[in-house]
Amino acid sequence: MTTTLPTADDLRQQAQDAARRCGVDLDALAGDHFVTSPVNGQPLSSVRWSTGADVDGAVARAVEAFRSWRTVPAPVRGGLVRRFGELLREHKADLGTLVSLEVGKITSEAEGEVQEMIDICEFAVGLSRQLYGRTISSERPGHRLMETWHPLGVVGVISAFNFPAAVWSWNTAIALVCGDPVVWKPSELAPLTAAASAALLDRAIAEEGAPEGLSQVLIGGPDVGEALVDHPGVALLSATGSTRMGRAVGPRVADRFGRSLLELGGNNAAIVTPSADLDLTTRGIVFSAAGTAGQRCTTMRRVIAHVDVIDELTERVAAAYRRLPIGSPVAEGTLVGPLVHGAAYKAMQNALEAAGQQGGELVVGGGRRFEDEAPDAYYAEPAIVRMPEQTDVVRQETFAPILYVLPYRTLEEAIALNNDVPQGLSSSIFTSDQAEAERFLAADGSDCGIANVNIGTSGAEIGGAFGGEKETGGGRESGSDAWRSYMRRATNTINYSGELPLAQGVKFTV
Ligand code: UN1
Repeated sequence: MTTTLPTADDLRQQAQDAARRCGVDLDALAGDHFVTSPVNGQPLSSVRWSTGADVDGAVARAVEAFRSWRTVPAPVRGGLVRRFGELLREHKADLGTLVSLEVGKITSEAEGEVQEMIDICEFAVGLSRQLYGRTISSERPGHRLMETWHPLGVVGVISAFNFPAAVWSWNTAIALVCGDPVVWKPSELAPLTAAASAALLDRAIAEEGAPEGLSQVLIGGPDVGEALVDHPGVALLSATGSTRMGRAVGPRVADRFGRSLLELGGNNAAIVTPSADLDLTTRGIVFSAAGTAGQRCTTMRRVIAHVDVIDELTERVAAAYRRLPIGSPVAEGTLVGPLVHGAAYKAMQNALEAAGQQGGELVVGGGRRFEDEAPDAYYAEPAIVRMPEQTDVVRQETFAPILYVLPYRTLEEAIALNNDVPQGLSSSIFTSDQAEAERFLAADGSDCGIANVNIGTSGAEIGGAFGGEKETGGGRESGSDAWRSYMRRATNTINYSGELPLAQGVKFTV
């Protein structure tokens, strides 16, 4: 692993080459906003921002595309997504480079993100032949009841920096096979990744002869997001970000009777019981807690360990933390890249300070690396803090690599601690005792949308529905039957009896 960060010229060249290969016209994209790379804190490229005033036109183009796309047979719509998936495969390394350079993910995780995009395309292609409705027995003779799933309309997607392309793709691949166009407001921190992803989809749209307005990207600030939220032409608004953002978005969409799908904060815990395999547990914790520099919504932020194993477990995880290679995310061997910006680093420092005041004891980490070499890049050492109890700071989501370790004595107490936070995204239990695992998964167990056994809280596969409860927002996207949010259901009653019997035995004859 190199400790020297790549030069600004190097990164700029790499980013621009990768974007061009994906079909981005960098001259057309250029403008007066600068994209900064968290790798060295230096500018990568310039971009032009759209404003809220551009949303109307984009939604109008999307509505136009919807008019024809909704009647294209779903398996034919799947053909577009198949082609998009092929292009993603071809450009996996290019998109991965852009993700690394714009948001600081290590190469393996950046390419993993692109793999999630490929996976969801494959899932969506299969789904395009499985948008099943039910047939229901009617209470009346000579009648049939059935439900039909129809395309819903324009889907607005607002995504965050930490999965700058995959979150859009989970929404888009599903929306497209469901018959819906997408208008995307990506994170302003990752516009090249967004432009490159969209350029690949545009190419697939052109090659397949699909309507142009199906996919649109509006790179810009909060005014773009707000205009999407309020636009009556946006049938479903799918937003990923902070709970604060969701609190603003949810009621505004509801006010106009739009649908929203919210993926907000997480405060994910692992319970470690006395029967846990500590080797496997340590590896699971380190990936989920320190991976992606603690910047996944599924990042493990709390370990709730039985008093009999807490000391040994903390020691093992701390030893692994001391060995973590921190550095340039594009250098071979790095496991922890930079935080996305200075504000993230500041939030981490504030949380560590608060934890200290609330009785916490810093076990390892918390410092900053490469400060002299790159004063505008923020490489943080992932931290572990032993907490005597679940205090305020532990109950908040700090989007940085801080792992709080808390003790428990009974499984009931551990489950109560797991659930006693406002967020409800992901959770896990490490145990060799099946009864304990089942208790954790039961109705009165973990209250999260994701509950795992003997794996960490992060790194879900796309085949399952992804999302969580409480302040996480309740939305589900990606696999399983999450597609239903992207369609409208019609219930149909068909009478072939030649009579007109009324339901509930009502008589009404004149
Ligand atoms: C996110 O952090 O917004 O389960 C999504 C995971 C990834 C998705 C994370 N598949 O960690």
